[in-house]
Amino acid sequence: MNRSDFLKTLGLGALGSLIAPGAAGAGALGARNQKLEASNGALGAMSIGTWPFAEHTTRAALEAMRKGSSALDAVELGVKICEADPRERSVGLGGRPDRDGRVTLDACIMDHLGNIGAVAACEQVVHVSSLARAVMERTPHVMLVGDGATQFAREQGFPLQNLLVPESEAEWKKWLEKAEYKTIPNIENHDTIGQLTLDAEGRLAGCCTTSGMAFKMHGRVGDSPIIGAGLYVDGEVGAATATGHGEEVVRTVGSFRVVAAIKAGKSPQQACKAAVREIHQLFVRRGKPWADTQIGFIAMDLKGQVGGFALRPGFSYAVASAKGVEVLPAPFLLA
Ligand code: SD4
Repeated sequence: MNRSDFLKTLGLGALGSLIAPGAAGAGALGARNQKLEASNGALGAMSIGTWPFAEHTTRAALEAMRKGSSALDAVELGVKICEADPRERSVGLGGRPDRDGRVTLDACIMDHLGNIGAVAACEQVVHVSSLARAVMERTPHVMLVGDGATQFAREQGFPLQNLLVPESEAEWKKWLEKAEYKTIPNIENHDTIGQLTLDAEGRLAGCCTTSGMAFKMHGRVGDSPIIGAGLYVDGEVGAATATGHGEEVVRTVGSFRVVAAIKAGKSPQQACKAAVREIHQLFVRRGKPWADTQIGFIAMDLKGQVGGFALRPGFSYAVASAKGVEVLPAPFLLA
């Protein structure tokens, strides 16, 4: 019995390409590409990203894919722009510190074949997206944290530097006067870049990178480096990424939830909305207040359909495609 007959006897014929993506090779990609062309017309490569700063990062990713970059290379290139910008005080260099004054970064990356890498609570490395990719490609593991992540960065030749900029330090000192930790929707202690790309070959990729909640406890890890929570990519279905109150996104495996809803037949827009609704229902069931919480998802499917939805007003996301680059306000559940 050959492999395909064997899979058929198990009722797993359609799973063949998932079990051994390498074996399916160019044939599967070619078929996906045809599907993409059929459904996505002239749109071709696309990228979407959380918050208005993704206008630049998605444009850069799209341009790179037009020149032949893979979705994975393009998404990394995109988010790195944000990580390197000290004016973006919630990602990479310049990110707000924890309550001890230390800038600790979280990131993860995932491709269409289910390859994953992540780093959490990582200090002194600007491009934690690239470090996450290095974990994915150069280690037998999927996540490194804290000192181990920094040590790996050093070994891999990543430059190490102080990530605390004077503006963030001044805010932290001001915060110390009261030292009161609370989440506030849409103020800038809530900005992560989650970006998704779809290349002309029909390959999806995603990356999520952040300094996390400002003034968090030292060692706190949010949703952003956790595959399934802050990011999920299913190369046969679609991809999603999250921003906002990480504890709630981890609790509900948010991004996986969105992709599962797309797999079940919802559009990316409907899927993001369904996930936000379910998270809100859980707040209600647990009797927890949600007034100070914001959660937002964006998603994209293989047809290049996109969506975004948030718990509260104020969330927006950028979409870059052959139609141009636009920043769209996300619809929301609760005013
Ligand atoms: C976290 N989800 O660390 C991140 C923060 C965030 O927009 O997304 N801000 O919880």
